[in-house]
Amino acid sequence: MMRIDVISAVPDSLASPLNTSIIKRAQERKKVEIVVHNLRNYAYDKHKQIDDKPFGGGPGMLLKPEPFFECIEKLLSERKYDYIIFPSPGGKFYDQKTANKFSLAHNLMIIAGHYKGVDDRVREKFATDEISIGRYVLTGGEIAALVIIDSVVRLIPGVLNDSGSALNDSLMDGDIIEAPYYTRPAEYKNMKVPEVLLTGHEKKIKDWKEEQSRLLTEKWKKINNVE
Ligand code: 6GU
Repeated sequence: MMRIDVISAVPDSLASPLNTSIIKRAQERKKVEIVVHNLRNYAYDKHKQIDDKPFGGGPGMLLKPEPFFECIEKLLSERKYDYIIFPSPGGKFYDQKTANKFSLAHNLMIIAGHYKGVDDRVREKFATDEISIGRYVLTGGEIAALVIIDSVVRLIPGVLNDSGSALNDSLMDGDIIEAPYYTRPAEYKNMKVPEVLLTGHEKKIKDWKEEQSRLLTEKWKKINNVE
C-alpha cells in the first residue's frame, strides 16, 4: 500500500477532499494511506508559534523552520521516502509524466506551506521535487498538494473501477483530448445527442470518437499554444 504524508499548518483544509469519493474509497480499499500532520503539533516552544516575520522585511509572515524539521525528521526516522514534494510557484510545472512517476512510489511526503511561504531552509534541506501547478498564485500549498494526491492516487491499480480508464484518459500524457460523452435523455431542451452514438454500430462509433478526439486535440493545441 502506498503511504502519503502531508504536513500542513491548516490540516482541516485537507480533510473533506481526502475523505470524499474516489480518494476516500481508495483509502477504504487499503490502496493508499494518507496521513495529515498538523504543523502546530511540532511547535515545541511555550507559545506553540509556527510563524514569524521575514528577515529583511516585507509583508506577511513566514512559517518557521523548527516545526517542519521536527516533523520531517521524525517521519524520516520511521521510513524512507521516495519523493519529498514541495509545492511552490517556483517549481517545475506539474504534468501527467510527473504524476506517473510519483504513482510508482511507496512513500511520498508533501510539505504544504502557507501564508507568504516557508523558511527556505526547509526546501533546501528536504525537498526532492519542487512542483508548481500552474502560472497563478495560491494562498498556500494545500490545494496543490490535493491536486498531486488526486492525480497520483487515481493511477494506483484498483482505485478506479474501470482498470482501463486511468491509462486511457488522455493517453497517459494529457496531450490527447477525448471525444465528448452523453447519457440519457437523447434529446434535452432541443439539444440532441450525436445520432451515431444511438445506432449501436460499433465501427462507426469508434471512427466518430477518434475523429472528435482528433478535432478536440487540434483545438486544444491551438488555444494553448502547444506543439
Ligand atoms: Cl504549488 N503553491 C502556491 N502557493 N501557488 C501556486 C502553486 C503552488 N502553483 C501555482 N501557484
